[in-house]
Amino acid sequence: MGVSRFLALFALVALCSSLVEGLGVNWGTMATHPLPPKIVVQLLKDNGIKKVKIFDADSITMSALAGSDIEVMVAIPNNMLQIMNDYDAAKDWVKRNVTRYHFQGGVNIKYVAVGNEPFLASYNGSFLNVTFPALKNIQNALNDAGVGDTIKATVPLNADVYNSPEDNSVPSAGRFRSDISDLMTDIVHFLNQSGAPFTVNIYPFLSLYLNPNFPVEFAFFDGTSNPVLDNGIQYTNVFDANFDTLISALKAVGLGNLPIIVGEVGWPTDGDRNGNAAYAEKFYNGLLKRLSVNQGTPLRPNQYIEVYLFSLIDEDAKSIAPGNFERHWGILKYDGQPKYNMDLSGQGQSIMLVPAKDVKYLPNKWCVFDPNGGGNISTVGDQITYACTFSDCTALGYGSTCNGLDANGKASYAFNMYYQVQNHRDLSCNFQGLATETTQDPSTANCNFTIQIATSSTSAFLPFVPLLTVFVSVFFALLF
Ligand SMILES: *[C@@H]1O[C@H](CO)[C@@H](O)[C@H](O)[C@H]1NC(C)=O
Ligand SMILES: *[C@@H]1O[C@H](CO)[C@@H](O)[C@H](O)[C@H]1NC(C)=O
Ligand SMILES: *[C@@H]1O[C@H](CO)[C@@H](O)[C@H](O)[C@H]1NC(C)=O
Ligand SMILES: *[C@@H]1O[C@H](CO)[C@@H](O)[C@H](O)[C@H]1NC(C)=O
Ligand SMILES: *[C@@H]1O[C@H](CO)[C@@H](O)[C@H](O)[C@H]1NC(C)=O
Ligand SMILES: CC(=O)N[C@H]1CO[C@H](CO)[C@@H](O)[C@@H]1O
Repeated sequence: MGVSRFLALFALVALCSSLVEGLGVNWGTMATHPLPPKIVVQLLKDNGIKKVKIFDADSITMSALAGSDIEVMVAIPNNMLQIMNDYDAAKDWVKRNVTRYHFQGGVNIKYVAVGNEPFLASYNGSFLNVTFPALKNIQNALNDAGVGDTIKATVPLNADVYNSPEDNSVPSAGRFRSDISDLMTDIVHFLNQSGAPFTVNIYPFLSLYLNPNFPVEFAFFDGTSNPVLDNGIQYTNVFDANFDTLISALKAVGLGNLPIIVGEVGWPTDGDRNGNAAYAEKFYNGLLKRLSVNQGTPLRPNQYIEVYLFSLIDEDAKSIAPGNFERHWGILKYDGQPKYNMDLSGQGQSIMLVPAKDVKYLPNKWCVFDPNGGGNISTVGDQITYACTFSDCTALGYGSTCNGLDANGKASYAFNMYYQVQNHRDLSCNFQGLATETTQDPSTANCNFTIQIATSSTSAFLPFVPLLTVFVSVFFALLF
């Protein structure tokens, strides 16, 4: 092949480099200052993202999606599952949150998520009895409304609904968790009957986080010198191993071919020593490459896998009960700015996502610790605890981006986070004489002192659920 033909071919390939087929993202809104839905929808379009999974069916979000042709998975939150056990309530929900948009609203709804990881062991079985009846009612209501052929109800489940025995932890030994195996069997048979996929959330980061002995390289896709051997198959990463454990669990109940969607997969960038931009970039780079060539997994090779990245944007009001990293899952920062290189075509090019456009910020003012402001220095710890109870200080923890600040810097960071959450409201930068406003950016090379997004609403309300007091005291006892 001549050089010019080669170049022409190269140019053609570059031109065709489009998004990984069918790639989706999770769009969560548990933020003190969520980006306006219109800006988010434009962001999705600018990046060629055609599928989105949301955690409710909020009408402002739905209106922003109308006419975009983006495929949507709407959701029923766990706390509404009980209500959906009543068929009339389910019919009403479908009418108000699905068919309305489907027939008149121009929103391309594809799935209804019934609950979100309702069988997590940490929920102590609270949703065990209500999830399956809700699933059946919602699918039946979709069928009754005449949209059941195109819109399917599914239950996004955490990967802890299946496992393999500890003494033989290979994917082929995968089974549904013993305490819920009958329930899971019923659910998957129902999914098969209705033509719906199984939706599973897979988190290699959590494997690493929860198990200090977990081999780091097994969390990524770059190979390992120590693969898991299973009936002649070599597993070199936990994503494949986890996905195939599910396939084995499905096989064991006679449904080895049930379609599977990965409802969430991703890597956080802060709040833990393994949650950082370098690892996130490495993880997504490996994942997107595989998805782009439809590599599949050893038990389902050469197949397209429908995947929703978790998540689109950081959420500073998420519960940190699972860990400080919870607020840093975004492939974009709170304001829609990229964090690291990411090539959604899966070709590993050194490019970044297209940032959010037309984002309005509060004025360039920060709040910092002022030792000469007349306040009582020995109360600074209490003031920090207060600031961090009502804002996000997770970047200060061990292994996080702002952990390297000195004690004064940490106080400034906490005060600024509170001041930003409060929209620079009067007296929100006082802390009994220990803080002062400044127009000089206190950010350091590693630690970003943010300026929040200007919200359109004038009521500076506080959607913040105060963190568990116990957690806050423990956290800050560690800092000081
Ligand atoms: C469903 O629609 C109703 C009415 O529009 C709305 O109040 C409710 O929040 C929606 N449900 C969810 C889960 O978003
Ligand atoms: C589950 O049980 C544990 C231990 O009894 C308790 O600490 C926790 O708060 C419970 N969680 C929920 C969601 O009820
Ligand atoms: C679920 O149902 C079982 C059997 O009827 C019952 O023993 C259990 O208490 C119920 N669980 C909840 C959380 O309601
Ligand atoms: C400063 O605060 C400490 C701790 O609350 C208190 O014991 C002390 O009396 C205060 N000092 C002044 C000058 O108010
Ligand atoms: C901090 O974040 C903002 C918003 O994303 C960005 O514009 C700025 O460059 C960052 N500053 C530093 C020092 O990283
Ligand atoms: C994998 C599997 O068993 N799929 C079944 C799902 O249900 C349909 C009937 O609705 C069967 O034809 C499939 O074989």
